[in-house]
Amino acid sequence: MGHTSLEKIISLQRNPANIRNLCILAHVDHGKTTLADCLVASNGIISSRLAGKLRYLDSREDEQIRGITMKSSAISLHYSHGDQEYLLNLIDSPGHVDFSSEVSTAVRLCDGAVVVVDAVEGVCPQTQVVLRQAWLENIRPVLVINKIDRLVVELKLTSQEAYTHLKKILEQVNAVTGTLFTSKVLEERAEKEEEKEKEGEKPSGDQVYDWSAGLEEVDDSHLYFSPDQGNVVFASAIDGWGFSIRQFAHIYSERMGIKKEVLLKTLWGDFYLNMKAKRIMKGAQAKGKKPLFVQLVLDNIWSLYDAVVIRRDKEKVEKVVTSLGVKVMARDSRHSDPKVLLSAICSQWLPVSQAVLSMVCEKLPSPLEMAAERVEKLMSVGARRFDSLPEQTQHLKTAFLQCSSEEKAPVIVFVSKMFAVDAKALPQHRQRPLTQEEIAERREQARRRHADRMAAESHRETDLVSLSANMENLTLKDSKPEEEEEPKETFVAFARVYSGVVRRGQRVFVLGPKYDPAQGLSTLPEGCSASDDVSEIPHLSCCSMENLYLLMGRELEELQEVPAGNVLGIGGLEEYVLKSATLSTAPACPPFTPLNFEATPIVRVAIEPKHPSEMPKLVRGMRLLNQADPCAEVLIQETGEHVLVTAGEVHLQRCLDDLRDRFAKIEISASEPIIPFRETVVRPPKVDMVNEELGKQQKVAIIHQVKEEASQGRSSDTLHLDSSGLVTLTTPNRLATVGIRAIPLPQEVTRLLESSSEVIRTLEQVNMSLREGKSLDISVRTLEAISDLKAQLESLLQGRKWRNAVERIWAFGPRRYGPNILLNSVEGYQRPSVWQCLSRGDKASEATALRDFDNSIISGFQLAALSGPMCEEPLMGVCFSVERWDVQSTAPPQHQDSVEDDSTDHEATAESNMEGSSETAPSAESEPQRPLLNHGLPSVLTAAFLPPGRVYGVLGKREGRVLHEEMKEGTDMFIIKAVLPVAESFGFADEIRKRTSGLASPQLVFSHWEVISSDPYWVPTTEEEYLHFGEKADSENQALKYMNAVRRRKGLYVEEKIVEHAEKQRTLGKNK
Ligand SMILES: Nc1nc2c(ncn2[C@@H]2O[C@H](COP(=O)(O)OP(=O)(O)OP(=O)(O)O)[C@@H](O)[C@H]2O)c(=O)[nH]1
Ligand SMILES: [Mg+2]
Repeated sequence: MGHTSLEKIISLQRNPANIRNLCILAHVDHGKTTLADCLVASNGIISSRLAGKLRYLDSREDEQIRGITMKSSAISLHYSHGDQEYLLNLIDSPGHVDFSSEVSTAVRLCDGAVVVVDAVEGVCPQTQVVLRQAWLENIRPVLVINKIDRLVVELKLTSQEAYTHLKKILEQVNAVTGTLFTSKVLEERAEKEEEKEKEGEKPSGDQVYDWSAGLEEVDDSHLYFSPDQGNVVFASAIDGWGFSIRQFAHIYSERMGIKKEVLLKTLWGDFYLNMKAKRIMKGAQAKGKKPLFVQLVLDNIWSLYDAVVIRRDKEKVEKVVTSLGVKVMARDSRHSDPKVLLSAICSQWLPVSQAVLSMVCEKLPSPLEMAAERVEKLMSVGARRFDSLPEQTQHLKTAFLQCSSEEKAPVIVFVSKMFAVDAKALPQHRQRPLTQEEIAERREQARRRHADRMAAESHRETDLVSLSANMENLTLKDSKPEEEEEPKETFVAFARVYSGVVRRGQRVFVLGPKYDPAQGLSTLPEGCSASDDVSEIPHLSCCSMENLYLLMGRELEELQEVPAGNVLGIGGLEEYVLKSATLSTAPACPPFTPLNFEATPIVRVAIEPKHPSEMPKLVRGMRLLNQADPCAEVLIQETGEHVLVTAGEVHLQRCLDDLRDRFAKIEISASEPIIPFRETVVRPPKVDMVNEELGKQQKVAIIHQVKEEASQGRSSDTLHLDSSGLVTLTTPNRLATVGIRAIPLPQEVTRLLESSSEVIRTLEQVNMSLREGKSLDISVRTLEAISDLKAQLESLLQGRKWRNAVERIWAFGPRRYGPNILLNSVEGYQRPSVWQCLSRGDKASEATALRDFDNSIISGFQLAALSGPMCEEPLMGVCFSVERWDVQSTAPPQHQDSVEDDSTDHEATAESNMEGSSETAPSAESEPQRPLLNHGLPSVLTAAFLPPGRVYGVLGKREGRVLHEEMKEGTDMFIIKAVLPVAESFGFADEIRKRTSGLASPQLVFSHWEVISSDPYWVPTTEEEYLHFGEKADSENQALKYMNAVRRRKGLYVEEKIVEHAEKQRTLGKNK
């Protein structure tokens, strides 16, 4: 470690008022790690010459090579501000979209954030995302506008232009914050009113901010970034300088004799200096004067850059150096790279670490100032409302707010991720230099041993020199045995103590995400501790915290205890914690709400070892990888493939590297990315493929064809398809008949169902417990959400066809919460509504009984929705309406015992019915559907510094389309927003980079699903189509291509046309 000793940090850890837990957030490449370097250098951990070049917190090899951060990492810094000493637990986070889950894990442990924005690029998509994440976690942000040097050197703006540009960036950032704020105020106000209405009482008054007033009355000025508020720093991390208005106010109040307070208010804004009157006046813009900020601040920086970097004027540089009173070493001023001299001057004149750290200490909250609102948010378990939690649990809220390190304070710790470290790098296995006392002690021991031996052997005299040489030999030998450790990965938990003192070896409860404190409290004896047996309580286990570490970037330091309010590493939890967990000594503690992940893992590959015998190693490696990455998912498919799901290509690459080099240590091969599809049904087209309207005769033609198919393929006595699209199927034993129709759901409904999957899942849980006769205390907010969903569905499902449909919903699927609906249209069957939890109790008593096999129909639907008929991908946006359901109850004896049998029969029925309805539906006349593949489209953002023609070329080739393009004002940068199919997105980033010589860099995130416009089952049927496409229609059919690729991968039967007369075709080609 550098200048700050471990003891110092340990002593600072005890004073939570002076602790700041903060993370650095930004869009990719805006300079987070470079800024972190400057802050780390201020503690002497790295040399200030290397600050910005070393990127100390990017400790992985691939991070250094690719130049992007992939893991968030923490470091503890010491800073003296005024007469106080502060401990700063700093977390650097990645900015690349693929790693946004790492941002979530960092944000959860912090109280504040430093948001970095590139002065040239301004607010980028990830900037918005991180601001939102900070907002969702209720942490306070401050702003650093970085890379100001680029405005001088690259864009060659004048100081006045730069001022306007900076103002614009601030406006952009504040616009994002404003949107977040407005939506929150409106939401909370609606909620409050609702609660008041329901309960007829006033809401509890201990909220930090009172949102209940109207939007215009709410004071939101503290939320915005403004230099005069002291929450903005202008910086160039690479050149080592940065300042807030405060520093300049300080300088000029001394030099010009203007009051500091006045300067603080006027240095930013439309003020100018009237030289004659020696006064600061308003209205610089109107009068065409230089604003104060330009005159007193930017001009100085501009002239410094001009002298040092642009004109390299030796004399002027000397003048500046003396006037600033900084010392420059001769080798710096002689250096061939002017940047060296520049950063030597700047880092003394306006050290960025000082500007940023002072702002952090002043503006970011300490752990003691945690908002009650945030605590309630963290502690509210799932659907339950905070005040419905057990009393003891609610008491814990004070423990959070007090952040007390007293003996009797309960220990509450949250682990946000697990990270792998080489066992050799752990401090207990590391050979460390001995302290003076240890050396003295060992010397003393050795001397005694030696003296004893001497005395025993003989009384020969030994001179002191050889004696001490001997002793040094002994000390060396002493430390040898510690090295014998086989290289192994161990996991360290990235965690924060919210209350109490964590001690090494202490035992705590591990609370799983589904743990219910009410259940725990009622089962466990009072006053029981984590050392007792808790095996019978679900989602609760005990563990001991073997080791505690101070996180110091690349290194870990051992600690004996850690008081509340600190970020720490915990060793020895790998058996108990998978990715994140809540640890506590109090069984009343609820598990924290799960982390908000912005990215959905979408890229999946199948992985297998090069040598099949190494399968066990691979399995173990994948398990470790799963634990070490907050976002990667590892699963085994039904086909037995080991599948890895990652957030994007870069993330995939990192996971594969990790697997190969660290976790499995074997050669592996990964399949081509598996592209997810969805299947759906759509209305049949009104026009054919050559844009001719489909007339009567042609329809006859279609029906004719399908009839033919049906008579060939299926036994038509059990399957019947009527002209309206209703499919009726009878089981082979002729006891049951089911009639089902598949109807496409309106797009908005599908979207709504998709976005409300959480609500539907909760609804399903509530229904389940109602069915079991338990009642669940559901929060008002959840009920609200459910009835909201119902109302929205009702408003979207309008028209004759959907009359009363919402009430008749039988189930959602697949997995009971997917975007498909099973509808009960059976005449005379009244089943309990899925919305029964809304009609509190009153109807529950008269609950209508379920018919036999009700569940079988549901599971048949779930199965069918999970794997569609085209290529066994999940369905989406399909409504199955059950219109006929006859079961002969007086079954012959041999069938009566076989409920199991029957139910599987039903499932099969339902399934094949659905298959039937979608596959043969083209024949139907009035309400027919046609199955279509859906596929996902990621949205792409491209920032290019050149006319974006080449970007369009690449996009066009990959079937993408541009949604929006914009030229950033004042720069020559384009921002292009486009979508392209996931299937075409692999290698896109590389291709774009190559074709634009690295100037454009895309960021891909999953956007939405879209129907592929071609029909995989299409064959020419009309005369025009025959003319146009030929009998075989062997021109490219995109949907068919995708479908066959999926079928082939899954080992399903692929029907493909074989070229019959190859030669003839070739001659045809030649003749043309
Ligand atoms: N001109 C200029 N370049 C800078 C400045 N700060 C950082 N850079 C450069 O910007 C690039 C990205 O810097 P990083 O610090 O790695 O960016 P980051 O935000 O940590 O990136 P990710 O962690 O990948 O999101 C590097 O090439 C830096 O040298 C600056 O103040 N001025
Ligand atoms: Mg970085």
